[in-house]
Amino acid sequence: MIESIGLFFFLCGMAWCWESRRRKTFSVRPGLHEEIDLPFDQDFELYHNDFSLCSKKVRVCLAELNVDHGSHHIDLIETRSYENLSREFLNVNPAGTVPVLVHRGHPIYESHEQIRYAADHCGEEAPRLVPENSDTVEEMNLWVERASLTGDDPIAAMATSAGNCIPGLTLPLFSAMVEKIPVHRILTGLLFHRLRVRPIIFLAMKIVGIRRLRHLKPAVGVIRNSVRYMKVHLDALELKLEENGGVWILGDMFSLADVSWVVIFDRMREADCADVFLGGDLRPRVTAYRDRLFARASYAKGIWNHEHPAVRRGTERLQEAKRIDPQLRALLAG
Ligand SMILES: N[C@@H](CCC(=O)N[C@@H](CS)C(=O)NCC(=O)O)C(=O)O
Repeated sequence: MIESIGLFFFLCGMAWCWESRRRKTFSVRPGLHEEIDLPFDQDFELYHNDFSLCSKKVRVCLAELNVDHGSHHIDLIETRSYENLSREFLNVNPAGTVPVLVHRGHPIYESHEQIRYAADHCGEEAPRLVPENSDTVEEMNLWVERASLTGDDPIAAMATSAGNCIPGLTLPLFSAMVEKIPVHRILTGLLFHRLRVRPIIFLAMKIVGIRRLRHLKPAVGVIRNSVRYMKVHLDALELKLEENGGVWILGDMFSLADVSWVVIFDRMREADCADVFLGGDLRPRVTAYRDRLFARASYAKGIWNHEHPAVRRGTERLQEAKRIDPQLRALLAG
Protein backbone atom coordinates (compact mmCIF):
# COMPACT_ATOMS: atom_id res chain seq x y z
CA MET A 1 0.00 0.00 0.00
CA ILE A 2 2.73 2.47 1.09
CA GLU A 3 4.70 1.53 -2.04
CA SER A 4 1.68 2.28 -4.27
CA ILE A 5 1.23 5.69 -2.66
CA GLY A 6 4.95 6.36 -3.08
CA LEU A 7 4.78 5.34 -6.75
CA PHE A 8 1.74 7.57 -7.30
CA PHE A 9 3.54 10.65 -5.90
CA PHE A 10 6.68 9.78 -7.84
CA LEU A 11 4.70 9.63 -11.12
CA CYS A 12 2.91 12.91 -10.30
CA GLY A 13 6.29 14.54 -9.64
CA MET A 14 7.65 13.25 -12.95
CA ALA A 15 4.58 14.52 -14.82
CA TRP A 16 4.92 17.94 -13.18
CA CYS A 17 8.64 18.17 -14.10
CA TRP A 18 7.87 17.15 -17.69
CA GLU A 19 5.08 19.70 -18.08
CA SER A 20 6.98 22.51 -16.28
CA ARG A 21 9.74 22.22 -18.85
CA ARG A 22 7.16 22.87 -21.55
CA ARG A 23 5.62 25.80 -19.71
CA LYS A 24 8.76 27.84 -19.09
CA THR A 25 7.84 31.10 -17.38
CA PHE A 26 10.06 34.08 -16.50
CA SER A 27 9.83 37.86 -16.29
CA VAL A 28 10.32 39.81 -19.51
CA ARG A 29 11.82 43.20 -20.32
CA PRO A 30 9.14 45.87 -20.90
CA GLY A 31 8.84 47.31 -24.42
CA LEU A 32 9.29 46.05 -27.99
CA HIS A 33 11.01 42.70 -28.62
CA GLU A 34 12.19 42.78 -32.22
CA GLU A 35 14.09 39.53 -31.70
CA ILE A 36 10.81 37.60 -31.20
CA ASP A 37 8.70 36.61 -34.21
CA LEU A 38 5.12 35.50 -33.65
CA PRO A 39 2.57 34.56 -36.30
CA PHE A 40 0.27 37.46 -37.29
CA ASP A 41 -2.56 38.29 -39.72
CA GLN A 42 -2.89 42.02 -39.08
CA ASP A 43 -0.26 44.69 -38.39
CA PHE A 44 -1.51 44.96 -34.80
CA GLU A 45 -2.75 41.98 -32.80
CA LEU A 46 -3.85 42.17 -29.18
CA TYR A 47 -3.81 39.32 -26.65
CA HIS A 48 -6.11 40.47 -23.88
CA ASN A 49 -8.79 39.60 -21.35
CA ASP A 50 -12.21 41.26 -21.02
CA PHE A 51 -11.82 41.87 -17.26
CA SER A 52 -8.12 42.75 -17.04
CA LEU A 53 -7.46 46.38 -16.11
CA CYS A 54 -4.37 46.71 -18.32
CA SER A 55 -6.11 45.05 -21.28
CA LYS A 56 -8.94 47.57 -21.03
CA LYS A 57 -6.42 50.40 -21.17
CA VAL A 58 -4.89 49.13 -24.40
CA ARG A 59 -8.31 48.46 -25.98
CA VAL A 60 -9.44 52.01 -25.15
CA CYS A 61 -6.19 53.36 -26.60
CA LEU A 62 -6.58 51.40 -29.86
CA ALA A 63 -10.20 52.57 -30.07
CA GLU A 64 -9.13 56.23 -29.62
CA LEU A 65 -6.50 55.77 -32.34
CA ASN A 66 -8.96 53.96 -34.66
CA VAL A 67 -6.48 51.09 -35.03
CA ASP A 68 -7.99 47.95 -36.53
CA HIS A 69 -6.42 44.93 -34.90
CA GLY A 70 -6.62 41.18 -34.45
CA SER A 71 -8.06 40.05 -31.13
CA HIS A 72 -7.14 37.00 -29.04
CA HIS A 73 -9.10 36.66 -25.81
CA ILE A 74 -7.07 34.85 -23.13
CA ASP A 75 -8.88 33.58 -20.06
CA LEU A 76 -7.49 34.36 -16.61
CA ILE A 77 -8.57 32.44 -13.53
CA GLU A 78 -11.04 35.26 -12.68
CA THR A 79 -12.97 34.76 -15.91
CA ARG A 80 -12.67 30.94 -16.22
CA SER A 81 -9.26 29.26 -16.18
CA TYR A 82 -5.50 29.80 -16.37
CA GLU A 83 -5.31 29.99 -20.17
CA ASN A 84 -2.55 32.56 -19.57
CA LEU A 85 -0.41 29.66 -18.30
CA SER A 86 -1.00 27.45 -21.34
CA ARG A 87 2.01 26.44 -23.43
CA GLU A 88 0.61 28.42 -26.39
CA PHE A 89 0.22 31.67 -24.47
CA LEU A 90 3.57 31.35 -22.62
CA ASN A 91 5.07 31.29 -26.08
CA VAL A 92 3.57 34.75 -26.66
CA ASN A 93 4.45 36.06 -23.19
CA PRO A 94 6.65 33.90 -20.94
CA ALA A 95 5.61 36.09 -18.01
CA GLY A 96 2.08 34.71 -18.38
CA THR A 97 0.30 38.07 -18.20
CA VAL A 98 -1.98 40.05 -20.48
CA PRO A 99 -2.15 42.30 -22.37
CA VAL A 100 0.40 41.71 -25.11
CA LEU A 101 0.35 43.97 -28.14
CA VAL A 102 1.99 42.46 -31.21
CA HIS A 103 3.18 44.69 -34.06
CA ARG A 104 4.06 42.87 -37.30
CA GLY A 105 4.85 39.77 -35.24
CA HIS A 106 6.96 41.50 -32.57
CA PRO A 107 5.50 41.63 -29.04
CA ILE A 108 5.47 44.70 -26.82
CA TYR A 109 5.25 43.96 -23.10
CA GLU A 110 3.69 46.15 -20.37
CA SER A 111 0.54 48.11 -21.08
CA HIS A 112 2.02 51.58 -20.52
CA GLU A 113 4.69 50.74 -23.13
CA GLN A 114 2.01 49.37 -25.47
CA ILE A 115 -0.10 52.54 -25.45
CA ARG A 116 2.97 54.69 -26.11
CA TYR A 117 4.07 52.38 -28.91
CA ALA A 118 0.59 52.33 -30.49
CA ALA A 119 0.33 56.14 -30.32
CA ASP A 120 3.73 56.44 -32.07
CA HIS A 121 3.16 53.81 -34.77
CA CYS A 122 -0.49 54.07 -35.76
CA GLY A 123 -0.09 56.26 -38.84
CA GLU A 124 -0.45 59.93 -39.75
CA GLU A 125 -4.25 60.00 -39.90
CA ALA A 126 -4.82 58.82 -36.34
CA PRO A 127 -5.74 61.37 -33.65
CA ARG A 128 -2.75 62.58 -31.61
CA LEU A 129 -2.70 61.34 -28.03
CA VAL A 130 0.81 62.60 -27.22
CA PRO A 131 1.55 66.35 -27.00
CA GLU A 132 4.34 68.03 -29.04
CA ASN A 133 5.97 69.89 -26.20
CA SER A 134 8.49 67.80 -24.22
CA ASP A 135 7.55 69.33 -20.83
CA THR A 136 3.92 68.42 -21.43
CA VAL A 137 4.97 64.90 -22.50
CA GLU A 138 6.80 64.56 -19.20
CA GLU A 139 3.70 65.69 -17.33
CA MET A 140 1.57 63.23 -19.29
CA ASN A 141 4.01 60.41 -18.47
CA LEU A 142 3.74 61.16 -14.77
CA TRP A 143 -0.04 60.75 -14.91
CA VAL A 144 0.27 57.60 -17.03
CA GLU A 145 2.59 56.15 -14.38
CA ARG A 146 0.29 57.27 -11.58
CA ALA A 147 -2.46 55.09 -13.09
CA SER A 148 -0.26 52.10 -14.00
CA LEU A 149 -0.26 48.68 -12.40
CA THR A 150 3.44 48.04 -11.89
CA GLY A 151 5.79 45.33 -10.68
CA ASP A 152 5.22 41.78 -9.53
CA ASP A 153 3.86 42.96 -6.18
CA PRO A 154 1.71 46.04 -6.86
CA ILE A 155 0.20 45.93 -3.36
CA ALA A 156 3.62 46.86 -1.95
CA ALA A 157 3.66 50.05 -4.01
CA MET A 158 0.19 51.55 -3.51
CA ALA A 159 1.65 54.93 -2.54
CA THR A 160 3.22 55.32 -6.00
CA SER A 161 0.14 54.76 -8.15
CA ALA A 162 -3.63 54.50 -8.17
CA GLY A 163 -3.20 51.47 -10.46
CA ASN A 164 -1.41 49.64 -7.66
CA CYS A 165 -4.41 50.25 -5.36
CA ILE A 166 -6.67 48.41 -7.79
CA PRO A 167 -5.85 44.77 -6.83
CA GLY A 168 -6.70 45.59 -3.19
CA LEU A 169 -9.94 47.35 -4.11
CA THR A 170 -10.83 44.38 -6.32
CA LEU A 171 -10.28 41.72 -3.60
CA PRO A 172 -14.00 41.56 -2.68
CA LEU A 173 -14.96 41.23 -6.35
CA PHE A 174 -12.29 38.55 -6.89
CA SER A 175 -13.70 36.75 -3.90
CA ALA A 176 -17.24 36.89 -5.33
CA MET A 177 -16.07 35.78 -8.79
CA VAL A 178 -13.93 32.90 -7.59
CA GLU A 179 -16.95 31.28 -5.90
CA LYS A 180 -17.86 29.87 -9.32
CA ILE A 181 -14.36 28.63 -10.20
CA PRO A 182 -13.64 24.95 -9.34
CA VAL A 183 -10.60 24.43 -7.08
CA HIS A 184 -8.80 22.17 -9.57
CA ARG A 185 -8.53 25.11 -12.00
CA ILE A 186 -6.80 27.20 -9.32
CA LEU A 187 -4.39 24.28 -8.77
CA THR A 188 -3.02 24.82 -12.29
CA GLY A 189 -1.81 28.19 -11.01
CA LEU A 190 -0.21 26.63 -7.94
CA LEU A 191 1.68 24.26 -10.21
CA PHE A 192 2.78 26.58 -13.01
CA HIS A 193 2.39 30.28 -12.08
CA ARG A 194 5.59 32.34 -12.03
CA LEU A 195 4.16 34.33 -9.12
CA ARG A 196 2.70 31.57 -6.90
CA VAL A 197 1.39 34.12 -4.43
CA ARG A 198 -1.33 35.08 -6.93
CA PRO A 199 -3.01 31.61 -7.09
CA ILE A 200 -2.50 31.30 -3.33
CA ILE A 201 -4.53 34.50 -2.85
CA PHE A 202 -7.29 33.12 -5.12
CA LEU A 203 -7.33 29.85 -3.22
CA ALA A 204 -7.63 31.75 0.07
CA MET A 205 -10.50 33.82 -1.39
CA LYS A 206 -12.17 30.62 -2.57
CA ILE A 207 -11.88 28.96 0.83
CA VAL A 208 -12.95 31.99 2.87
CA GLY A 209 -15.70 33.19 0.50
CA ILE A 210 -17.15 36.67 0.19
CA ARG A 211 -19.30 36.29 3.33
CA ARG A 212 -16.32 35.67 5.60
CA LEU A 213 -13.86 37.98 3.84
CA ARG A 214 -14.05 40.60 6.59
CA HIS A 215 -12.66 38.03 9.06
CA LEU A 216 -9.50 37.53 7.00
CA LYS A 217 -7.13 40.02 8.64
CA PRO A 218 -4.50 40.35 5.86
CA ALA A 219 -7.26 40.99 3.28
CA VAL A 220 -8.90 43.60 5.52
CA GLY A 221 -5.56 45.40 5.92
CA VAL A 222 -4.95 45.43 2.16
CA ILE A 223 -8.47 46.73 1.40
CA ARG A 224 -8.20 49.51 4.00
CA ASN A 225 -4.80 50.63 2.69
CA SER A 226 -6.01 50.54 -0.91
CA VAL A 227 -8.94 52.82 -0.05
CA ARG A 228 -6.66 55.19 1.89
CA TYR A 229 -4.05 55.50 -0.88
CA MET A 230 -6.64 55.70 -3.65
CA LYS A 231 -8.10 58.75 -1.88
CA VAL A 232 -4.64 60.38 -1.88
CA HIS A 233 -4.26 59.80 -5.65
CA LEU A 234 -7.74 61.08 -6.39
CA ASP A 235 -7.16 64.20 -4.29
CA ALA A 236 -4.06 64.90 -6.38
CA LEU A 237 -6.11 64.44 -9.54
CA GLU A 238 -8.84 66.77 -8.21
CA LEU A 239 -6.17 69.43 -7.63
CA LYS A 240 -4.68 68.89 -11.09
CA LEU A 241 -8.06 69.32 -12.79
CA GLU A 242 -8.71 72.44 -10.73
CA GLU A 243 -5.31 73.95 -11.61
CA ASN A 244 -5.48 73.42 -15.34
CA GLY A 245 -9.15 74.36 -15.58
CA GLY A 246 -9.51 72.04 -18.57
CA VAL A 247 -11.61 69.02 -19.28
CA TRP A 248 -8.74 66.51 -19.44
CA ILE A 249 -5.58 65.93 -17.41
CA LEU A 250 -3.48 68.07 -19.77
CA GLY A 251 -6.18 70.70 -20.12
CA ASP A 252 -7.92 70.73 -23.49
CA MET A 253 -5.94 67.88 -25.04
CA PHE A 254 -7.16 64.32 -24.56
CA SER A 255 -4.01 62.20 -24.09
CA LEU A 256 -2.59 58.84 -22.99
CA ALA A 257 -2.94 60.09 -19.41
CA ASP A 258 -6.73 60.06 -19.78
CA VAL A 259 -6.64 56.64 -21.47
CA SER A 260 -4.79 55.36 -18.40
CA TRP A 261 -7.29 56.74 -15.88
CA VAL A 262 -10.57 55.62 -17.46
CA VAL A 263 -9.87 52.01 -16.46
CA ILE A 264 -9.38 52.96 -12.82
CA PHE A 265 -12.89 54.43 -12.74
CA ASP A 266 -14.31 51.46 -14.58
CA ARG A 267 -12.88 49.04 -12.01
CA MET A 268 -14.48 51.13 -9.23
CA ARG A 269 -17.81 50.59 -11.01
CA GLU A 270 -17.26 46.84 -11.32
CA ALA A 271 -16.04 46.51 -7.73
CA ASP A 272 -19.08 48.51 -6.57
CA CYS A 273 -17.00 51.06 -4.68
CA ALA A 274 -17.26 54.20 -6.87
CA ASP A 275 -19.47 55.93 -4.26
CA VAL A 276 -16.67 55.64 -1.67
CA PHE A 277 -14.58 58.03 -3.76
CA LEU A 278 -16.82 60.05 -6.09
CA GLY A 279 -20.24 61.62 -6.47
CA GLY A 280 -22.23 64.07 -4.34
CA ASP A 281 -19.78 66.46 -2.67
CA LEU A 282 -16.86 64.08 -3.12
CA ARG A 283 -14.26 65.32 -5.61
CA PRO A 284 -16.66 67.07 -8.02
CA ARG A 285 -14.01 67.70 -10.70
CA VAL A 286 -12.87 64.09 -10.79
CA THR A 287 -16.51 62.95 -10.80
CA ALA A 288 -17.31 65.12 -13.84
CA TYR A 289 -14.06 64.00 -15.48
CA ARG A 290 -15.01 60.33 -14.96
CA ASP A 291 -18.42 60.99 -16.53
CA ARG A 292 -16.79 62.64 -19.56
CA LEU A 293 -14.48 59.64 -19.98
CA PHE A 294 -17.42 57.22 -19.78
CA ALA A 295 -19.27 59.23 -22.45
CA ARG A 296 -16.54 58.71 -25.06
CA ALA A 297 -16.98 56.21 -27.88
CA SER A 298 -13.71 54.53 -26.87
CA TYR A 299 -15.21 53.56 -23.50
CA ALA A 300 -18.11 51.79 -25.23
CA LYS A 301 -15.81 50.12 -27.74
CA GLY A 302 -12.91 49.19 -25.47
CA ILE A 303 -14.75 48.37 -22.26
CA TRP A 304 -18.53 48.21 -22.39
CA ASN A 305 -18.62 45.98 -25.48
CA HIS A 306 -16.35 43.54 -23.61
CA GLU A 307 -18.51 43.15 -20.52
CA HIS A 308 -17.91 39.60 -19.30
CA PRO A 309 -20.78 37.55 -17.75
CA ALA A 310 -18.47 36.33 -14.94
CA VAL A 311 -17.78 39.94 -13.94
CA ARG A 312 -21.44 40.93 -14.08
CA ARG A 313 -22.35 37.95 -11.87
CA GLY A 314 -19.49 38.80 -9.48
CA THR A 315 -20.62 42.42 -9.09
CA GLU A 316 -24.20 41.31 -8.41
CA ARG A 317 -23.01 38.73 -5.88
CA LEU A 318 -20.89 41.36 -4.15
CA GLN A 319 -23.82 43.80 -4.00
CA GLU A 320 -26.02 41.11 -2.50
CA ALA A 321 -23.37 40.21 0.12
CA LYS A 322 -23.07 43.90 1.08
CA ARG A 323 -26.86 44.20 1.42
CA ILE A 324 -26.95 41.23 3.78
CA ASP A 325 -23.90 42.26 5.82
CA PRO A 326 -23.55 45.96 6.71
CA GLN A 327 -20.11 45.25 8.22
CA LEU A 328 -18.84 44.06 4.86
CA ARG A 329 -20.24 47.26 3.35
CA ALA A 330 -18.47 49.31 6.05
CA LEU A 331 -15.16 47.54 5.35
CA LEU A 332 -15.37 48.44 1.67
CA ALA A 333 -16.20 52.03 2.56
CA GLY A 334 -12.70 52.32 4.09
N1 LIG B 1 2.38 45.70 -15.49
C1 LIG B 1 1.70 44.81 -16.39
C2 LIG B 1 0.65 44.06 -15.60
C3 LIG B 1 0.31 42.75 -16.23
C4 LIG B 1 -0.62 41.96 -15.34
O1 LIG B 1 -0.30 41.69 -14.15
N2 LIG B 1 -1.73 41.58 -15.93
C5 LIG B 1 -2.73 40.86 -15.18
C6 LIG B 1 -4.13 41.29 -15.64
S1 LIG B 1 -4.37 43.05 -15.42
C7 LIG B 1 -2.61 39.38 -15.51
O2 LIG B 1 -2.32 39.00 -16.62
N3 LIG B 1 -2.83 38.53 -14.49
C8 LIG B 1 -2.86 37.13 -14.68
C9 LIG B 1 -2.13 36.36 -13.64
O3 LIG B 1 -1.24 36.92 -12.96
O4 LIG B 1 -2.42 35.16 -13.52
C10 LIG B 1 1.05 45.63 -17.53
O5 LIG B 1 0.83 46.84 -17.32
O6 LIG B 1 0.82 45.09 -18.62
